[in-house]
Amino acid sequence: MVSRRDLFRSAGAITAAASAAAVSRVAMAALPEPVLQTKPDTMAPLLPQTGRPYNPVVTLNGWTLPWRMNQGVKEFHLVAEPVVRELAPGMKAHLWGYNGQSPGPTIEVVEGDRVRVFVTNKLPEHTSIHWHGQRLPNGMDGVAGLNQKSIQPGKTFVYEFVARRPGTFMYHPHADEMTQMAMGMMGFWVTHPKTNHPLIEAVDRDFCFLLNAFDIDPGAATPKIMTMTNFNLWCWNSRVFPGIDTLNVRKNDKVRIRIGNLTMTNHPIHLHGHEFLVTGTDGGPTPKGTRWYEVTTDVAVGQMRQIEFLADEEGDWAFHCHKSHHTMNAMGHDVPTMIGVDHRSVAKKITKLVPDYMVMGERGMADMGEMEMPLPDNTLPMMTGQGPFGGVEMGGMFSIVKVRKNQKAGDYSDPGWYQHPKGEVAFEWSGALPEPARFAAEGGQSMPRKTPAPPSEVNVRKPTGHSGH
Ligand SMILES: [Cu+2]
Repeated sequence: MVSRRDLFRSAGAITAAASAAAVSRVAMAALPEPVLQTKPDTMAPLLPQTGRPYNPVVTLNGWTLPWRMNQGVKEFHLVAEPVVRELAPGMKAHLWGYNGQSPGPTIEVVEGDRVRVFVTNKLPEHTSIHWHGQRLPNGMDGVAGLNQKSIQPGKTFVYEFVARRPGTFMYHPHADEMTQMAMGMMGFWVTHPKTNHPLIEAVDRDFCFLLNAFDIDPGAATPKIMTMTNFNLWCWNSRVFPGIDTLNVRKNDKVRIRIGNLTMTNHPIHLHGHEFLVTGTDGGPTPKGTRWYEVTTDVAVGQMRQIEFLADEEGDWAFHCHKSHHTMNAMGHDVPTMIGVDHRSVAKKITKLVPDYMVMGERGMADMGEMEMPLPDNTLPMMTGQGPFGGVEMGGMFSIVKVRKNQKAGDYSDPGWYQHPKGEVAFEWSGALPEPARFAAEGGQSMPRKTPAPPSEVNVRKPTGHSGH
């Protein structure tokens, strides 16, 4: 007898759509009821109550899909549908996703599990799902037209295979991908090892998220699907800073972070304050002899990377993509460089014609952090976020790993800002500033000349045309 408790259990605030009645034989033969999520918050890990045990992951600003066991098969139900996703407080995007959110819920199974996924299509066009990285029968691989018929609107398809190898995977459509992935259709998949694995260590915290990107004009809500490279919202799990939750851990926790890239470009992901090992890729756990410590790992398009480190330094450590344009929100693009251009008088004249005109970036772009210019509705400032010392001037792919001595095991709540020990914060020098000696004594050269050079003269002639090239 399968009870409702076996169907859907969650440690978080997941809305279970199941009825309270015990499930009859008739219902067992039917589809598992889809579970929907309406919030963009990071949900507590979903502890497995049925099937083989494992240590669950935490999906950043996401959640794990509950399942039911049906005669030894783990059954999930994904619903492809239009969703409204808050990218950060102040901006909601009209995306496509699964079960109420983009990305869809994380699917967690154990190596050797037989998995059955029902996929219902509530989109206005056909779709399919490809199980990125999995070993499976060819007809379950999800490429519409090649491996299966596409799933028409209103129809439900069934995928079934054994999760053969442990690791970090993704799922996404393989039908009109350009549209459907640009609209946010994707999800994470983790297959846990069934026994102690020589290359997979037990960790205290196991986070996962997808890198994704959208091109949404300021004031609009729907992504432009034809965009190839010039995206303006660089997301982790369809969230941008300051909408991305922090990764909160206890000092000396072993931490694993799994990252998958479904954008159109690579992202060098950088962690402050600690060194990590890349312990896994799309192909599974990396052999130990291939691992080395680093603080940035590039995640190329379509790739997955699994990083691990010992969180043994207390503090609030920045964790972000190292492409600086990817830590900016929409307004940071297509703005001419104005550094060094003093155009106060010009600006005054333009203001007479265009009342809300603001010159961007004449002293650098930091002025934009304060953003005095009024923004269109449903638009995020290009860089924002208030830290304990002022504006953080970030957007996009940026978050913080918070390491605390007194964070409890299993507690993922935000401990607030780090209280720095006395004397451990960079401070302003208030003494005298000596002149740099070599400027005066050595002619401004780091490798000084032996004899003084004769004065040189440069003749500049303004080019008059290009006909001589
Ligand atoms: Cu990036």
